[in-house]
Amino acid sequence: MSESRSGARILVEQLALQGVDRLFCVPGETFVDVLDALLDTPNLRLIVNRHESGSAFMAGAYARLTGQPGVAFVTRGPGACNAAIGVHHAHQDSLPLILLVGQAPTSILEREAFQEIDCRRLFGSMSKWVAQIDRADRIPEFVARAFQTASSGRQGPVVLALPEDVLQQSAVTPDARCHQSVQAAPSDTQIAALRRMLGRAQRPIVLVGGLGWSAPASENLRGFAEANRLPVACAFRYQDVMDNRHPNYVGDVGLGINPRLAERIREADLVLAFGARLGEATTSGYTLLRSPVPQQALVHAHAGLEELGRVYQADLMINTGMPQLAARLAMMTPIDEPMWADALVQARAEYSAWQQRPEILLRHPPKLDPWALLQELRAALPNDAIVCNGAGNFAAWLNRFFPYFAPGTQLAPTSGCMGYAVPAAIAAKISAPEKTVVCVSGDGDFLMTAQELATAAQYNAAVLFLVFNNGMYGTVRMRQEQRFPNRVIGTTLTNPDFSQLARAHGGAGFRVSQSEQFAAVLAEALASLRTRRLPALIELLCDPQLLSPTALVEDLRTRAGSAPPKAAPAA
Ligand SMILES: Cc1ncc(C[n+]2csc(CCOP(=O)(O)OP(=O)(O)O)c2C)c(N)n1
Ligand SMILES: [Mg+2]
Repeated sequence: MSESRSGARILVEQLALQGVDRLFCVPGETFVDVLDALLDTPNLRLIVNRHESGSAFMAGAYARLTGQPGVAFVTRGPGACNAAIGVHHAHQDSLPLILLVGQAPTSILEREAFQEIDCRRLFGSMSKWVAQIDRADRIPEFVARAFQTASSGRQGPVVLALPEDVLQQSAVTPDARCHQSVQAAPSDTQIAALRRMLGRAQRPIVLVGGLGWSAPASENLRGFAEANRLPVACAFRYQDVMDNRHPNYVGDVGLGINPRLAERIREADLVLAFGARLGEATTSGYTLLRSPVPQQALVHAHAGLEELGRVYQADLMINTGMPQLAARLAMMTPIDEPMWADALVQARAEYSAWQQRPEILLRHPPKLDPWALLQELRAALPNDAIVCNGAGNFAAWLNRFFPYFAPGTQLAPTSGCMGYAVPAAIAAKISAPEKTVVCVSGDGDFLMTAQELATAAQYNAAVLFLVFNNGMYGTVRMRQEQRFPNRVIGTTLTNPDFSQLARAHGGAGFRVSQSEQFAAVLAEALASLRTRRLPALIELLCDPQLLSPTALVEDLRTRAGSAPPKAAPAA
């Protein structure tokens, strides 16, 4: 407490004692004092990005993978605005992201000084808390609260603005101590009520999702599902919570859901929703369950108090973290000889059927078959490989046909933001260098954050990039053809040679146009990651007719004149 320190040094020391080991940033003049303080803090590694969306996405991906808050540091107006997509994403994905923003000096604030931005107004609707620190001696208090808020209950982003003069001020102030992520736990009464409801049910289904599914929590969930012979479905983009090879796994509940699974959920008499937010994508646009009172009996367990009863008035609401819940479920006395055991076998068979080569590929065999390619990819990757994707129709193939085997192997944005996968994959590789990391993007998706290839090269993040190039914003084209057949505008793309782009960054670049080429190229690309420690990229020349696993351009055009099909929610 005795020593006088600059605000910048106080800040850096608080970050270190909150457990931060990495900081993702694009530097700004406003916080050169912080950069300087980092020189003397070797345990806090700085990763420098090429765009602030990269910093925010990377910090969010780091948080999703490690369970620890991720920290990004950006400069005022322009930097904060560039980072905003990552804050919105962290909000929708419930990620503990701490965004630090260098701010104009307090002496000139509120005059619209150079690059001044009011962070409270900019980030107010998409973060758990936004504050500005106006005194160096209060930095420990604010930083501790930021970590506490971001990591407890339903996790989410916190933004702290740091005026330049506050970072330069000296103060004598005691350190805070490390935050504690606080999560509620279910009571005995709630577990007993859940068991009673399950005992009365005839057609129950478990729906899992959200954060907090550590390996032990997933293991406990598996035990509960096995003991009670329960079908388990995973919410939109949380497919890795349960090993997809497990006989109790019955599919994912998101965009492009298996219609048989959708029917099964609609007709269930009990939905056990554990950790899933029950948002638009997970409820097929709020149709699988009726709002506000679902037709099924519903148990909704969620870490965030405010999520319970937000859309659905569950019969039983449990405010709990997932490890706390799963530990209790694993110990619960199982239901004897449940009457739904046969339904589980049937649900699993429906999932297996949904995994087969889709009918559209038999009717319209493309030169490069996305289904076959994903089978090859799965076979070539280790079980614990991390696979990332952004937004676009290419992700419909991945999400449907690529099975995840272990928790922490899927990084995919529930916010449906394009540009997520490139930085997320790089952050994953930096955080877990021993793992194979694959980034799956569309041509539109990839170019939104392709500048981070330079970051990958700079930090030897040997990620494998797969770019599904169909020369268009395919998701939007599909909607366009549905609503206005044969009237194409705004969705065609002229692309660079993606393989050259990888080579320009020192990496290896390949291009594949036929299914038969893929396996050999994939093997070569994976080998190059190991030997060169630089990114490798495979550009996949895709058939533009094939809009999705269920839609061909020509089919949509033939339907012209008939009523447009019901639109799917946007990716
Ligand atoms: C940041 C952002 N901007 C716009 C959108 C709207 N959007 C959703 S998917 C998509 C097209 C994606 O194109 P591409 O990556 O090439 O994938 P494709 O659909 O062609 O497979 C667009 C523009 C979005 N989801 N996110
Ligand atoms: Mg595309």
